[in-house]
Amino acid sequence: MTASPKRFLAAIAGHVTDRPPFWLMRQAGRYLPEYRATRAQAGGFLDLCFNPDLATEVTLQPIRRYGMDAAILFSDILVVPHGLGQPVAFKAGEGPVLQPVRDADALAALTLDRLHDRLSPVYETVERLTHALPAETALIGFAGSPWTVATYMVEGRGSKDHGTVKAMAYAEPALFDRLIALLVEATTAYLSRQIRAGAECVQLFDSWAGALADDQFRRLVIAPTQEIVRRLKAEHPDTPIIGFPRGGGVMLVEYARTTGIDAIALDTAVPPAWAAEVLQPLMPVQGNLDPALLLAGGAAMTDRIDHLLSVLGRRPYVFNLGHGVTPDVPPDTVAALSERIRTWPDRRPG
Ligand code: 1CP
Repeated sequence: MTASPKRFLAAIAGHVTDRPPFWLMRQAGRYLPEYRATRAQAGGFLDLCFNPDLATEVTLQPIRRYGMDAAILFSDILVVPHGLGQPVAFKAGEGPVLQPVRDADALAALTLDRLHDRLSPVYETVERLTHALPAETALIGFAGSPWTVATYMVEGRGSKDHGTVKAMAYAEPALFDRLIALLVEATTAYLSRQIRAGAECVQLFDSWAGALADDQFRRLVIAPTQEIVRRLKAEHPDTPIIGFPRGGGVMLVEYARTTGIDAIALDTAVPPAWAAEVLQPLMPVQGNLDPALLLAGGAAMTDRIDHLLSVLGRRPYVFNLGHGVTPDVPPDTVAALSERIRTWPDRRPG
């Protein structure tokens, strides 16, 4: 197999590249003044996600500044509940607010019928990005995983303990499994359309995977991911899929072995030496610089970047953070990170 000329795609396909490719979760966002300007122009946050001109623009902003090896479509995981007909709003200073789905009637009101119609501006953005990106930059599409999206649909907002949604999963298993099955359908259809529009890789964000006991992790994280991957691979066998089961801990091994994903994204808590020994023989890994190091900067950040590059860079590896860039990060620190990775070949030990 010849390696893709795009460094990111080559690494995800299992090749060791001249230097590891990099991109950053939440690389487009509030830490960039040009994002804040475009966001103000758009009105509401969902208006930004559903405006192909502006969503294309904010996807490109970090690429222009820093030249990441991959761009990630600008959208949000909560466009899927919106596409299913659940009212979703983003309130300033409060984050997402949804009309909670907690019983059979609320679930029955959701429908796949208008999904593509409601999400068509996102597919249009993907299509435009295929023309607008530099030739060496890969385009990543994404969706939230069913469990993580369900936490917002049931809780009605971001939550720390996920008590309501976990109780519903235990107490009303048939109802909850129907919600997960609907999300498997919607997520597969949504990602398939992103791939048809030109996404070269897709990532499944399971940000709240770490909230689950092992039996529930198998039921709500591993099984739905297996099903999404199986269906996507039947249609798009050559499009790689990255899984990000944040906080999965020792369950990461079973997740990597059994879901069918092509690469695994690591959260901040995963020890790089352990990942190199246990996960990298199975598949390429992506991660996992502590996002807080982007606030610290300096030697604390560059030393840890070099550590990750030397421990994980011998096998197929994509440099990233362990979670997203936060709004308070100075843009210059991201420039220093980018420079440190680009110049790695000059410092790499023998
Ligand atoms: O006011 C604003 O500008 C809104 C801030 C914002 C941004 C920039 C939100 C609201 N979403 C996004 C973009 C976004 N979200 C991207 C774009 C691409 C990129 O990475 O550059 C992506 C991939 C996401 C994914 C996302 N949204 C996740 C999964 C990843 C993660 O961070 O764990 C989650 C959990 C969400 C929900 C969400 N959307 C927005 C907020 C504030 C939240 C989190 C709410 C909470 O704390 O629970």
